[in-house]
Amino acid sequence: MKIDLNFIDTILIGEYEKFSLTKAKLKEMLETMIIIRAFEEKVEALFLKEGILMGPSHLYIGMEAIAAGVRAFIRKGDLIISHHRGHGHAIMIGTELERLFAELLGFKEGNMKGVGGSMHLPIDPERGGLYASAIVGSQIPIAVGVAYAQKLRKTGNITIVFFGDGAVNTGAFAEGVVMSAFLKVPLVLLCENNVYAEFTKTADLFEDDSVVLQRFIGYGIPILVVNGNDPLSVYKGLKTYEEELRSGKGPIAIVAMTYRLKGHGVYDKSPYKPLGEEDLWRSRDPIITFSNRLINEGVVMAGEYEEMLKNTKRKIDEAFERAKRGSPMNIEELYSLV
Ligand SMILES: Cc1ncc(C[n+]2csc(CCOP(=O)(O)OP(=O)(O)O)c2C)c(N)n1
Ligand SMILES: [Mg+2]
Repeated sequence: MKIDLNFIDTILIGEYEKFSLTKAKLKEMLETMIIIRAFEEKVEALFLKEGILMGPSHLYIGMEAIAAGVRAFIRKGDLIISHHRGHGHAIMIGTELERLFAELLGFKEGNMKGVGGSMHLPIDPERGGLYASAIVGSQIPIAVGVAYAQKLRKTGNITIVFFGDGAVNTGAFAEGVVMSAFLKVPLVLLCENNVYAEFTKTADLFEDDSVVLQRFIGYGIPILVVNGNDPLSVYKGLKTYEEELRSGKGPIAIVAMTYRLKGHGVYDKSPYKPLGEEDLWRSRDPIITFSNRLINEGVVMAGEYEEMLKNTKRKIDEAFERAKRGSPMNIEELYSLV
């Protein structure tokens, strides 16, 4: 494939048809983002205020547009491989909210029978969620193998592997990308560049803002920089190379520029963030920006949007109440997993 470095802007209203975007699809994008946000806010409250959940949990708040753009693009048979910040990916592929809450509670009704927890929420093979790894970067070479199988089977399906800006500095990333290019696998290397890797600003390590991008150069694959706070930009990036991807011409990289509106994990109040930085990114909140746009374009009515928010909150609360009735595996059941 021709090597390309492109910046992908949004899709304009007059181009919706060209990109097979219907009103229903646009609404679904907004809905996906709203559900993810409401789920994450509930999770945060359960950890911090109610003390019901324990352990680590890395929230997707501020990054919802990436999942929404991917959801609009993927079709049955496509696979996703996720990482430690994967709650949004789990919701995006459609795993029932109740099962996700059960998993967070450590209950056997969870998608991983309660033994996976927060960092394994996006695993639901029937819906295309094949795997998630908390070992930063390790999921990339695994995804290359999965995509290689898709290629050998001539399925026309693709794999999307999610990873953060921190992951581009691992050896596994470099090995994974070079193999993906060499084997020409149908893989989207989707870097969610949310500015931070734990408590470190990735760009600061190199005194150069473009460092994440530079990591992708030299492998001979197309690189698209998309607005990770706009689902249409993410979707457009994916659509740009769909034909090449599905026909086995090789992988592409997408660098989605976004921001983690919360700390690294629920416990982290991010005192290291410069004053005003979060406020700046709040003014680019993907849900507010996209809902305003759809209201202005007449795709969604203002009242309808308010209803969506209210109904989603209710749906989330109900799912949690149902999940609470579950129970953890007993010892015998646990042995059955070994
Ligand atoms: C190989 C490895 N090194 C270190 C860690 C500890 N760790 C967990 S998340 C994280 C930061 C990852 O940052 P990034 O890839 O940008 O993802 P983000 O958390 O921002 O979504 C680190 C260093 C780990 N899990 N695995
Ligand atoms: Mg990051």
